[in-house]
Amino acid sequence: MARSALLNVMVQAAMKAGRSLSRDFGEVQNLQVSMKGPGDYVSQADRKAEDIIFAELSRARPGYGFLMEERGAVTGDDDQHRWIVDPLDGTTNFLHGIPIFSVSIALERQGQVVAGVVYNPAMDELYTAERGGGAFLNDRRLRVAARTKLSDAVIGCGVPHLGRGRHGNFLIELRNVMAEVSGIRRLGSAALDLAYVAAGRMDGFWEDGLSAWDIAAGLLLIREAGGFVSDLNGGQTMLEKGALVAGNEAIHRALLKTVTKPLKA
Ligand code: 2AM
Ligand code: CA
Ligand code: CA
Ligand code: CA
Repeated sequence: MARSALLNVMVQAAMKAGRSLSRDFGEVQNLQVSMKGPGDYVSQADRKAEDIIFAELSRARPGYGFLMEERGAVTGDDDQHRWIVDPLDGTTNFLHGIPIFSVSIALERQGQVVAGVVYNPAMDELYTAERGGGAFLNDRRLRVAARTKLSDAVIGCGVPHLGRGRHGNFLIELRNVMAEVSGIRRLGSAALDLAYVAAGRMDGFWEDGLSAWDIAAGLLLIREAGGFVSDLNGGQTMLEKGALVAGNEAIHRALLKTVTKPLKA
């Protein structure tokens, strides 16, 4: 498969960061870890991976701005382009030796995500998409799953920490979804959750309380795999507000309705 020069730059950065993560994953007990908030950890592995991506992308495309989980916003001379980067999505899994974590890199051009890469180094699975060019897992073209009934569907979600504001909503949403679907999964890396929906491994996904770097690349993967993504009101505020529902057209519609169903007294 021939990749564009832009995607190549992103893939090189993601895989180089992934190699660093794989090395650190092998001796995770030696990493320095600190807590940013309740249930919110950051390690040397996150920072090293971010440094690698920052250096690679700065060298390849001087002047582009950044939004990165650990550095925050870095403005560049070019106000048309911005990288949105999570160097390690799934830090909790990583620190527990669970090989479900990823690197997520997206490029925004004039406020629109035009390219995305999600890489799981432990499984050597590379997900790529470019606007209008389809989504791929390694060399294979992706398509969202075809199931149309929630009763047949496996749905992914995130579980907010009890200390995070919206866990009460989550318990209601979970109850609604549990009543209607075939199964529920919680991977612990939102970027990979979205990649799995794009790959048809999960039929749908919903989560609230996410950040732009968790989802920017994954949103494009799903759209380019023929899927639908919206916020909980059916709008397109996902990157700003961090809430989303995803699936094929039918599952997206049904899941959105189910997730937001009012609680019966
Ligand atoms: P992280 O591993 O990069 O922090 C798990 O459902 C998802 O939530 C992961 O993508 C994880 O990203 C993110 N996450 C973990 N802790 C969080 C917190 N305290 N606030 C917001 N997102 C968090
Ligand atoms: Ca984090
Ligand atoms: Ca993340
Ligand atoms: Ca992270």
